[in-house]
Amino acid sequence: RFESITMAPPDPILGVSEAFKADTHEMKLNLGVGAYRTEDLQPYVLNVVKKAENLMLESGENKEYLPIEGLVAFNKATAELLFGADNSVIQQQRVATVQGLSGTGSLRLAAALIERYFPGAKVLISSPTWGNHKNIFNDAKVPWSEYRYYDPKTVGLDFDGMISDIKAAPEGSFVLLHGCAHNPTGIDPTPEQWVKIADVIEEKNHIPFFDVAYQGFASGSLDEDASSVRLFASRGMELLVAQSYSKNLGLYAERIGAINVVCSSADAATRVKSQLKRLARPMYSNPPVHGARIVANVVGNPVLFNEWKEEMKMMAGRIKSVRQKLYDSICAKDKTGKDWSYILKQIGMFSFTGLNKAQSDNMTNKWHVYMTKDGRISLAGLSSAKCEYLADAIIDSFYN
Ligand code: PLP
Ligand code: TYF
Repeated sequence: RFESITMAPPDPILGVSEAFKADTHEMKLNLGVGAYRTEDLQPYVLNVVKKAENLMLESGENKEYLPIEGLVAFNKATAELLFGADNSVIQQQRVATVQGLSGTGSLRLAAALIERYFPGAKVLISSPTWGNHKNIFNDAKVPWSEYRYYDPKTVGLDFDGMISDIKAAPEGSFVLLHGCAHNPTGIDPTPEQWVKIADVIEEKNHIPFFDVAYQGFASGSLDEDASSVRLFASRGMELLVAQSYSKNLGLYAERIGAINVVCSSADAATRVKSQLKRLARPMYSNPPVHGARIVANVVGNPVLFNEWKEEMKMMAGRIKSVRQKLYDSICAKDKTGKDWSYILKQIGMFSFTGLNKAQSDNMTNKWHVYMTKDGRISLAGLSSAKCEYLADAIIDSFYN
Protein backbone atom coordinates (compact mmCIF):
# COMPACT_ATOMS: atom_id res chain seq x y z
CA ARG A 1 0.00 0.00 0.00
CA PHE A 2 2.87 2.38 0.68
CA GLU A 3 4.25 1.16 -2.66
CA SER A 4 1.99 3.55 -4.53
CA ILE A 5 3.38 6.66 -2.81
CA THR A 6 5.44 8.78 -5.18
CA MET A 7 8.60 10.77 -4.38
CA ALA A 8 8.01 14.26 -2.97
CA PRO A 9 9.94 17.08 -4.64
CA PRO A 10 12.81 18.57 -2.56
CA ASP A 11 12.07 21.87 -0.79
CA PRO A 12 13.24 24.72 -3.03
CA ILE A 13 15.14 26.39 -0.18
CA LEU A 14 16.35 23.48 1.94
CA GLY A 15 17.20 21.49 -1.22
CA VAL A 16 19.86 24.12 -2.03
CA SER A 17 21.84 23.18 1.10
CA GLU A 18 21.79 19.52 0.03
CA ALA A 19 23.25 20.41 -3.38
CA PHE A 20 25.85 22.64 -1.70
CA LYS A 21 27.04 19.81 0.54
CA ALA A 22 27.61 17.57 -2.48
CA ASP A 23 29.80 20.19 -4.27
CA THR A 24 33.56 19.84 -3.70
CA HIS A 25 34.74 23.09 -5.36
CA GLU A 26 36.95 25.21 -3.07
CA MET A 27 35.20 28.51 -3.88
CA LYS A 28 31.70 27.15 -3.27
CA LEU A 29 29.39 29.51 -1.41
CA ASN A 30 26.03 28.72 0.19
CA LEU A 31 23.74 31.74 -0.12
CA GLY A 32 20.59 29.61 -0.15
CA VAL A 33 19.11 29.22 3.29
CA GLY A 34 18.60 32.27 5.50
CA ALA A 35 20.82 31.46 8.45
CA TYR A 36 23.37 33.79 10.02
CA ARG A 37 27.04 32.95 9.60
CA THR A 38 30.14 34.57 11.09
CA GLU A 39 32.79 36.21 8.91
CA ASP A 40 34.41 32.71 8.85
CA LEU A 41 31.09 31.40 7.51
CA GLN A 42 30.42 29.36 10.63
CA PRO A 43 27.11 29.08 12.50
CA TYR A 44 26.89 31.43 15.47
CA VAL A 45 25.52 30.78 18.95
CA LEU A 46 24.86 34.09 20.69
CA ASN A 47 26.77 34.75 23.92
CA VAL A 48 23.53 35.73 25.67
CA VAL A 49 22.07 32.37 24.75
CA LYS A 50 25.03 30.57 26.35
CA LYS A 51 24.71 32.76 29.45
CA ALA A 52 20.97 32.13 29.71
CA GLU A 53 21.56 28.40 29.32
CA ASN A 54 24.15 28.47 32.11
CA LEU A 55 21.69 30.24 34.40
CA MET A 56 19.06 27.65 33.53
CA LEU A 57 21.45 24.81 34.31
CA GLU A 58 22.43 26.36 37.64
CA SER A 59 18.82 26.83 38.73
CA GLY A 60 18.16 23.14 38.02
CA GLU A 61 14.96 23.55 35.98
CA ASN A 62 12.91 20.39 35.55
CA LYS A 63 11.59 18.88 32.31
CA GLU A 64 7.89 18.72 33.18
CA TYR A 65 5.35 19.34 30.43
CA LEU A 66 4.48 22.95 29.73
CA PRO A 67 0.81 23.91 29.64
CA ILE A 68 -0.75 23.81 26.14
CA GLU A 69 -0.27 27.57 25.78
CA GLY A 70 3.47 27.29 26.52
CA LEU A 71 5.66 28.98 29.12
CA VAL A 72 3.69 31.81 30.74
CA ALA A 73 6.80 33.97 31.31
CA PHE A 74 7.73 33.55 27.64
CA ASN A 75 4.26 34.48 26.39
CA LYS A 76 4.31 37.65 28.45
CA ALA A 77 7.84 38.57 27.34
CA THR A 78 7.20 37.91 23.66
CA ALA A 79 4.01 39.97 23.46
CA GLU A 80 5.68 42.86 25.30
CA LEU A 81 8.70 42.71 23.03
CA LEU A 82 6.44 42.89 20.00
CA PHE A 83 4.01 45.60 21.02
CA GLY A 84 5.94 47.38 23.78
CA ALA A 85 4.97 46.79 27.44
CA ASP A 86 3.11 50.09 27.67
CA ASN A 87 1.03 49.48 24.55
CA SER A 88 -2.71 49.70 25.20
CA VAL A 89 -3.30 46.26 23.65
CA ILE A 90 -1.10 44.84 26.45
CA GLN A 91 -2.45 47.11 29.18
CA GLN A 92 -6.04 46.21 28.27
CA GLN A 93 -5.15 42.50 28.00
CA ARG A 94 -6.48 42.31 24.47
CA VAL A 95 -3.76 39.98 23.15
CA ALA A 96 -4.15 36.20 23.09
CA THR A 97 -0.60 34.85 23.00
CA VAL A 98 0.23 31.18 22.59
CA GLN A 99 3.74 29.77 22.27
CA GLY A 100 4.23 28.10 18.89
CA LEU A 101 6.73 25.85 17.14
CA SER A 102 8.75 28.81 15.92
CA GLY A 103 7.46 31.08 13.15
CA THR A 104 6.32 28.20 10.96
CA GLY A 105 4.31 26.44 13.67
CA SER A 106 2.79 29.73 14.82
CA LEU A 107 1.67 30.55 11.29
CA ARG A 108 0.24 27.04 11.01
CA LEU A 109 -1.75 27.47 14.22
CA ALA A 110 -3.12 30.79 12.98
CA ALA A 111 -4.05 29.11 9.70
CA ALA A 112 -5.96 26.45 11.65
CA LEU A 113 -7.81 29.21 13.54
CA ILE A 114 -8.75 30.88 10.25
CA GLU A 115 -9.90 27.59 8.74
CA ARG A 116 -12.10 26.84 11.75
CA TYR A 117 -13.62 30.24 12.55
CA PHE A 118 -13.54 32.04 9.20
CA PRO A 119 -14.49 29.29 6.75
CA GLY A 120 -14.04 30.40 3.17
CA ALA A 121 -12.09 33.53 4.10
CA LYS A 122 -9.10 34.10 1.88
CA VAL A 123 -5.55 34.96 2.88
CA LEU A 124 -3.81 37.40 0.56
CA ILE A 125 -0.09 36.81 0.26
CA SER A 126 2.52 38.91 -1.48
CA SER A 127 3.90 37.90 -4.87
CA PRO A 128 6.50 36.66 -4.24
CA THR A 129 6.60 35.52 -0.63
CA TRP A 130 8.42 33.02 1.56
CA GLY A 131 7.76 29.70 -0.20
CA ASN A 132 6.45 27.97 2.90
CA HIS A 133 3.50 30.36 3.24
CA LYS A 134 1.72 28.63 0.37
CA ASN A 135 2.45 25.17 1.85
CA ILE A 136 1.11 26.26 5.24
CA PHE A 137 -2.20 27.58 3.91
CA ASN A 138 -2.62 24.70 1.47
CA ASP A 139 -2.19 22.12 4.21
CA ALA A 140 -4.51 24.06 6.54
CA LYS A 141 -7.09 24.17 3.71
CA VAL A 142 -7.20 27.95 3.77
CA PRO A 143 -7.74 29.51 0.33
CA TRP A 144 -5.17 32.14 -0.66
CA SER A 145 -4.43 34.45 -3.53
CA GLU A 146 -1.58 36.80 -4.30
CA TYR A 147 -1.29 40.58 -4.28
CA ARG A 148 1.27 42.35 -6.42
CA TYR A 149 4.38 43.29 -4.48
CA TYR A 150 7.58 43.06 -6.49
CA ASP A 151 8.20 45.12 -9.61
CA PRO A 152 10.96 43.51 -11.69
CA LYS A 153 11.41 46.69 -13.74
CA THR A 154 12.57 48.72 -10.75
CA VAL A 155 13.59 45.78 -8.53
CA GLY A 156 11.37 47.66 -6.07
CA LEU A 157 7.90 47.68 -4.58
CA ASP A 158 4.87 47.70 -6.88
CA PHE A 159 3.00 49.85 -4.40
CA ASP A 160 0.07 50.79 -6.65
CA GLY A 161 -0.40 47.14 -7.63
CA MET A 162 -0.31 46.12 -3.98
CA ILE A 163 -2.91 48.68 -2.93
CA SER A 164 -5.30 47.93 -5.77
CA ASP A 165 -5.11 44.15 -5.19
CA ILE A 166 -5.81 44.59 -1.47
CA LYS A 167 -8.74 46.86 -2.39
CA ALA A 168 -10.09 44.34 -4.89
CA ALA A 169 -10.11 41.42 -2.42
CA PRO A 170 -13.40 40.34 -0.81
CA GLU A 171 -14.18 42.29 2.41
CA GLY A 172 -12.87 40.61 5.52
CA SER A 173 -9.94 38.86 3.90
CA PHE A 174 -6.73 38.24 5.83
CA VAL A 175 -3.76 40.18 4.48
CA LEU A 176 -0.42 38.55 5.19
CA LEU A 177 2.30 41.17 5.66
CA HIS A 178 5.97 40.75 6.46
CA GLY A 179 6.53 42.95 9.52
CA CYS A 180 10.02 43.88 8.32
CA ALA A 181 12.73 42.56 6.00
CA HIS A 182 10.43 41.02 3.38
CA ASN A 183 11.51 37.51 2.39
CA PRO A 184 12.62 36.97 -0.40
CA THR A 185 12.90 40.51 -1.80
CA GLY A 186 14.38 42.56 1.06
CA ILE A 187 12.02 45.33 -0.08
CA ASP A 188 9.86 46.93 2.64
CA PRO A 189 7.19 49.63 2.37
CA THR A 190 8.24 53.07 3.64
CA PRO A 191 6.56 54.41 6.82
CA GLU A 192 4.27 56.55 4.63
CA GLN A 193 3.34 53.52 2.53
CA TRP A 194 2.56 51.50 5.67
CA VAL A 195 0.02 54.17 6.64
CA LYS A 196 -1.71 53.82 3.26
CA ILE A 197 -1.67 50.02 3.52
CA ALA A 198 -3.33 50.30 6.95
CA ASP A 199 -5.90 52.69 5.44
CA VAL A 200 -7.06 50.29 2.72
CA ILE A 201 -7.05 47.30 5.05
CA GLU A 202 -9.25 49.22 7.49
CA GLU A 203 -11.50 50.49 4.70
CA LYS A 204 -12.09 46.95 3.46
CA ASN A 205 -12.54 45.42 6.92
CA HIS A 206 -9.67 43.09 6.21
CA ILE A 207 -7.69 41.51 9.03
CA PRO A 208 -3.94 42.15 8.97
CA PHE A 209 -1.86 39.04 9.56
CA PHE A 210 1.79 39.84 10.27
CA ASP A 211 4.67 37.44 9.92
CA VAL A 212 7.50 38.81 12.09
CA ALA A 213 10.54 36.60 11.58
CA TYR A 214 13.23 39.28 11.84
CA GLN A 215 12.43 41.66 14.73
CA GLY A 216 15.66 43.45 15.63
CA PHE A 217 17.56 41.63 12.94
CA ALA A 218 16.63 43.90 10.06
CA SER A 219 17.49 47.38 11.31
CA GLY A 220 19.33 46.33 14.47
CA SER A 221 16.53 47.88 16.58
CA LEU A 222 13.71 45.81 18.11
CA ASP A 223 11.38 48.81 18.28
CA GLU A 224 12.02 50.03 14.76
CA ASP A 225 11.40 46.58 13.29
CA ALA A 226 8.10 46.33 15.17
CA SER A 227 6.85 49.73 14.03
CA SER A 228 4.64 48.36 11.24
CA VAL A 229 2.80 46.06 13.67
CA ARG A 230 2.51 48.82 16.27
CA LEU A 231 1.05 51.21 13.70
CA PHE A 232 -1.79 48.79 13.00
CA ALA A 233 -2.28 48.04 16.71
CA SER A 234 -2.47 51.76 17.51
CA ARG A 235 -5.49 52.06 15.23
CA GLY A 236 -7.42 49.63 17.42
CA MET A 237 -7.55 47.03 14.66
CA GLU A 238 -7.82 43.32 15.30
CA LEU A 239 -4.74 41.54 14.03
CA LEU A 240 -2.71 38.34 13.96
CA VAL A 241 1.04 38.32 14.49
CA ALA A 242 3.32 35.28 14.20
CA GLN A 243 6.78 35.66 15.77
CA SER A 244 10.01 33.71 15.44
CA TYR A 245 13.25 33.70 17.45
CA SER A 246 15.15 31.65 14.87
CA LYS A 247 17.09 34.57 13.42
CA ASN A 248 17.22 37.31 16.04
CA LEU A 249 18.34 34.97 18.84
CA GLY A 250 19.86 32.35 16.55
CA LEU A 251 17.54 29.68 18.01
CA TYR A 252 16.79 27.98 14.67
CA ALA A 253 16.59 24.43 15.98
CA GLU A 254 14.87 25.26 19.27
CA ARG A 255 11.63 26.03 17.42
CA ILE A 256 10.57 28.95 19.55
CA GLY A 257 8.01 31.54 18.49
CA ALA A 258 4.46 32.64 19.21
CA ILE A 259 1.12 33.51 17.73
CA ASN A 260 -0.53 36.70 19.00
CA VAL A 261 -4.14 37.56 18.29
CA VAL A 262 -5.07 41.15 19.08
CA CYS A 263 -8.80 41.27 19.87
CA SER A 264 -11.19 44.14 20.57
CA SER A 265 -11.70 43.17 24.22
CA ALA A 266 -9.94 41.23 26.98
CA ASP A 267 -12.91 38.90 27.06
CA ALA A 268 -12.58 38.05 23.36
CA ALA A 269 -8.84 37.49 23.84
CA THR A 270 -9.56 34.94 26.59
CA ARG A 271 -11.97 33.09 24.31
CA VAL A 272 -9.63 33.16 21.31
CA LYS A 273 -6.78 31.85 23.46
CA SER A 274 -8.94 28.95 24.64
CA GLN A 275 -9.61 28.04 21.00
CA LEU A 276 -5.94 28.29 20.03
CA LYS A 277 -5.17 25.83 22.83
CA ARG A 278 -7.92 23.55 21.61
CA LEU A 279 -6.35 23.55 18.14
CA ALA A 280 -2.83 22.94 19.48
CA ARG A 281 -3.75 20.04 21.78
CA PRO A 282 -4.43 17.40 19.08
CA MET A 283 -1.56 18.66 16.87
CA TYR A 284 1.38 18.56 19.30
CA SER A 285 -0.15 18.77 22.80
CA ASN A 286 2.31 21.31 24.20
CA PRO A 287 5.45 23.08 22.97
CA PRO A 288 9.11 22.52 23.92
CA VAL A 289 10.43 24.37 26.96
CA HIS A 290 14.13 25.02 26.35
CA GLY A 291 13.91 27.85 23.82
CA ALA A 292 11.06 29.45 25.72
CA ARG A 293 13.17 29.60 28.86
CA ILE A 294 16.09 31.10 26.94
CA VAL A 295 13.89 33.89 25.55
CA ALA A 296 12.22 34.53 28.92
CA ASN A 297 15.63 34.71 30.63
CA VAL A 298 17.19 37.00 28.03
CA VAL A 299 14.25 39.39 27.82
CA GLY A 300 13.58 39.32 31.57
CA ASN A 301 17.16 40.07 32.67
CA PRO A 302 18.20 43.69 31.99
CA VAL A 303 21.90 42.80 31.64
CA LEU A 304 21.27 39.96 29.19
CA PHE A 305 18.65 41.99 27.36
CA ASN A 306 21.17 44.76 26.68
CA GLU A 307 23.79 42.26 25.59
CA TRP A 308 21.31 40.69 23.20
CA LYS A 309 20.62 44.07 21.63
CA GLU A 310 24.36 44.57 21.13
CA GLU A 311 24.80 41.16 19.52
CA MET A 312 21.80 41.77 17.26
CA LYS A 313 23.31 45.07 16.18
CA MET A 314 26.56 43.25 15.47
CA MET A 315 24.80 40.65 13.29
CA ALA A 316 22.68 43.22 11.46
CA GLY A 317 25.81 45.36 11.07
CA ARG A 318 27.84 42.52 9.53
CA ILE A 319 25.09 41.92 6.99
CA LYS A 320 24.89 45.62 6.16
CA SER A 321 28.65 45.79 5.71
CA VAL A 322 28.81 42.86 3.26
CA ARG A 323 25.82 44.36 1.45
CA GLN A 324 27.79 47.59 1.00
CA LYS A 325 30.97 45.75 0.01
CA LEU A 326 29.13 43.61 -2.54
CA TYR A 327 27.57 46.73 -4.04
CA ASP A 328 30.94 48.53 -4.18
CA SER A 329 32.60 45.52 -5.81
CA ILE A 330 29.87 45.18 -8.44
CA CYS A 331 29.99 48.91 -9.26
CA ALA A 332 33.78 48.86 -9.57
CA LYS A 333 33.68 45.89 -11.95
CA ASP A 334 30.60 46.73 -14.05
CA LYS A 335 31.53 49.28 -16.72
CA THR A 336 28.02 49.52 -18.25
CA GLY A 337 26.74 52.18 -15.86
CA LYS A 338 23.82 50.00 -14.72
CA ASP A 339 22.21 51.22 -11.51
CA TRP A 340 22.73 48.54 -8.84
CA SER A 341 21.58 50.73 -5.95
CA TYR A 342 18.57 48.50 -5.29
CA ILE A 343 21.01 46.15 -3.54
CA LEU A 344 21.71 48.86 -0.97
CA LYS A 345 18.06 49.82 -0.55
CA GLN A 346 17.04 46.30 0.42
CA ILE A 347 16.89 45.38 4.09
CA GLY A 348 17.50 42.26 6.17
CA MET A 349 19.15 38.98 5.54
CA PHE A 350 18.42 38.72 1.84
CA SER A 351 19.13 40.51 -1.38
CA PHE A 352 16.99 40.03 -4.46
CA THR A 353 19.62 40.30 -7.17
CA GLY A 354 17.21 40.61 -10.08
CA LEU A 355 18.84 37.50 -11.65
CA ASN A 356 16.34 35.25 -13.45
CA LYS A 357 16.26 31.48 -13.27
CA ALA A 358 18.79 30.87 -16.09
CA GLN A 359 21.14 33.45 -14.57
CA SER A 360 20.73 31.90 -11.12
CA ASP A 361 21.53 28.51 -12.65
CA ASN A 362 24.72 30.01 -14.09
CA MET A 363 25.67 31.27 -10.63
CA THR A 364 25.46 27.71 -9.33
CA ASN A 365 26.68 25.67 -12.30
CA LYS A 366 29.60 27.86 -13.31
CA TRP A 367 30.48 29.73 -10.10
CA HIS A 368 29.41 27.24 -7.40
CA VAL A 369 27.30 29.93 -5.74
CA TYR A 370 24.23 28.23 -4.27
CA MET A 371 21.07 30.35 -4.13
CA THR A 372 17.35 30.01 -4.75
CA LYS A 373 16.17 30.09 -8.37
CA ASP A 374 14.18 33.29 -7.81
CA GLY A 375 17.45 35.27 -7.68
CA ARG A 376 17.54 35.58 -3.89
CA ILE A 377 20.88 35.47 -2.08
CA SER A 378 21.30 35.25 1.68
CA LEU A 379 23.83 37.93 2.63
CA ALA A 380 24.05 36.29 6.04
CA GLY A 381 26.03 33.52 4.33
CA LEU A 382 28.49 35.94 2.70
CA SER A 383 31.85 37.05 4.13
CA SER A 384 33.62 40.24 3.12
CA ALA A 385 36.47 38.05 1.80
CA LYS A 386 34.06 36.52 -0.75
CA CYS A 387 32.43 39.76 -1.99
CA GLU A 388 34.76 40.21 -4.96
CA TYR A 389 34.22 36.63 -6.09
CA LEU A 390 30.47 37.01 -5.76
CA ALA A 391 30.53 40.29 -7.68
CA ASP A 392 32.36 38.55 -10.56
CA ALA A 393 29.79 35.76 -10.52
CA ILE A 394 26.83 38.17 -10.53
CA ILE A 395 28.19 40.30 -13.38
CA ASP A 396 29.11 37.24 -15.46
CA SER A 397 25.67 35.72 -14.89
CA PHE A 398 23.79 38.97 -15.49
CA TYR A 399 25.33 39.79 -18.86
CA ASN A 400 25.69 36.27 -20.30
N1 PLP B 1 8.48 33.62 7.96
C1 PLP B 1 9.43 34.10 7.20
C2 PLP B 1 9.12 35.25 6.30
C3 PLP B 1 10.71 33.54 7.23
O1 PLP B 1 11.66 34.05 6.46
C4 PLP B 1 10.96 32.47 8.11
C5 PLP B 1 12.29 31.84 8.14
O2 PLP B 1 13.10 31.96 7.27
C6 PLP B 1 9.91 32.03 8.90
C7 PLP B 1 8.68 32.62 8.81
C8 PLP B 1 9.95 30.91 9.89
O3 PLP B 1 11.10 30.40 10.35
P1 PLP B 1 11.05 29.53 11.67
O4 PLP B 1 9.98 28.52 11.50
O5 PLP B 1 12.41 28.94 11.77
O6 PLP B 1 10.76 30.47 12.79
O1 TYF C 1 15.78 30.65 4.02
C1 TYF C 1 14.58 30.71 4.25
O2 TYF C 1 13.84 31.50 3.71
C2 TYF C 1 13.89 29.75 5.24
C3 TYF C 1 14.79 29.10 6.22
O3 TYF C 1 12.23 25.12 9.20
C4 TYF C 1 14.09 28.04 6.97
O4 TYF C 1 13.14 28.85 4.52
C5 TYF C 1 14.59 26.78 7.01
C6 TYF C 1 13.98 25.79 7.76
C7 TYF C 1 12.84 26.09 8.47
C8 TYF C 1 12.32 27.35 8.45
C9 TYF C 1 12.95 28.31 7.70
